[in-house]
Amino acid sequence: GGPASLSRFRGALVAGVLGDCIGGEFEGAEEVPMESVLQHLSGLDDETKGNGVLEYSDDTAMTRCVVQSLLTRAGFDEQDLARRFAKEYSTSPGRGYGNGVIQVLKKLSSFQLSDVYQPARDQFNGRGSFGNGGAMRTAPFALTFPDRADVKRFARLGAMLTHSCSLGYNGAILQALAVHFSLQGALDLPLQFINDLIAEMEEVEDNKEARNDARILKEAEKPFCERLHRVRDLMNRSKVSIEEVISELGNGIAALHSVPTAIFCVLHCLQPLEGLPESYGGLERTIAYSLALGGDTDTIACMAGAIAGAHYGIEAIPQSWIRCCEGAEDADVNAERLHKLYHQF
Ligand code: 8NA
Ligand code: MG
Ligand code: MG
Repeated sequence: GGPASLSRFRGALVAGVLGDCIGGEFEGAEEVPMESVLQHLSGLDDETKGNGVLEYSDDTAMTRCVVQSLLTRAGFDEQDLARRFAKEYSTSPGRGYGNGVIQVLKKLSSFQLSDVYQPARDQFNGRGSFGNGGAMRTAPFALTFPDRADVKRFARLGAMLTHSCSLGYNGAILQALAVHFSLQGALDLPLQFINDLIAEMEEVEDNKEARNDARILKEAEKPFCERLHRVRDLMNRSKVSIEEVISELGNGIAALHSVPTAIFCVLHCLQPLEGLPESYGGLERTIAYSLALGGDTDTIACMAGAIAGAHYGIEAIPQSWIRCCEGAEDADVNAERLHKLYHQF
């Protein structure tokens, strides 16, 4: 489809859910042989499976809150979103949330809360979380607001309800921007795509808070820009091993060690890859490759899935995969609603 077509919206929201559900199998694994990934994926074609046997985790649970809030309020409403996060956690606490964020979600259910951003600020001795929990749920902002300044502003505020460290919320901005550009068809020109992301993040990271957080955590002056330069270097190499990707970009639960990684997965899988079935299209390659990196596989596949889904569209997603994943059908229905909202703005 063309820029911002319905197919791209459906692809983005559904493939994000798929990445989470399918990636859950390997979450936290140090090494994941591609053989195990392919076995897991071919199991999804088994007719006896299906009907949501693979459950979604925190990534999708929180993304659904963002979607519902944006749709119900026809825009960003931090009070409403905070309430939805808290309610979702209290209803289903067993979705695999990060250890720290649980404290925030408990405080957000309190009725006396005057500032919904305060619990997040209190995390980690006042430094805030740099986990990827803000980034994993950020795609709906790119699917609601056509204007890039809005995408950045609301991705940041949406993440800050749980992640007040700049290395957390800036990761959410980067992920939202990647979905935003992909939705416009920008992945047709991969080098332009990465250069545009770098240019945007140069601006996003150009402030006192970001520099201060980077200094305290002993990172480069503009940590996300530095990582995106590494992504571009890896893109230009003819052969890259999984080990190199992990050591250059990471596969962990920090936004800095997973958002640029997810972006690399998408870029690397634009062409056929050795070791992957020839029958696989780009979206299948992206999910498979994300899982083979190990580490925070559900979240990296969720983020890579959203970016790739916005590029390839819903037609690229195998029906059998959709049937296996809890929440995938819901995501498809909500994508259509978001598409309408987006074209109203
Ligand atoms: P979070 O805010 O609790 O952050 C995740 C973790 O990162 C924390 O528990 C800390 O260990 C560490 N961390 C974050 N900020 C700081 C800081 N300033 N100083 C020191 N340590 C810090 O939760 P989140 O929502 O960001 O977590 C997201 C991830 O956790 C997702 O991948 C999600 O799926 C989940 N999760 C991951 C794994 C895994 O093995 N990779 C397992 C269970 C859950
Ligand atoms: Mg998860
Ligand atoms: Mg995870």
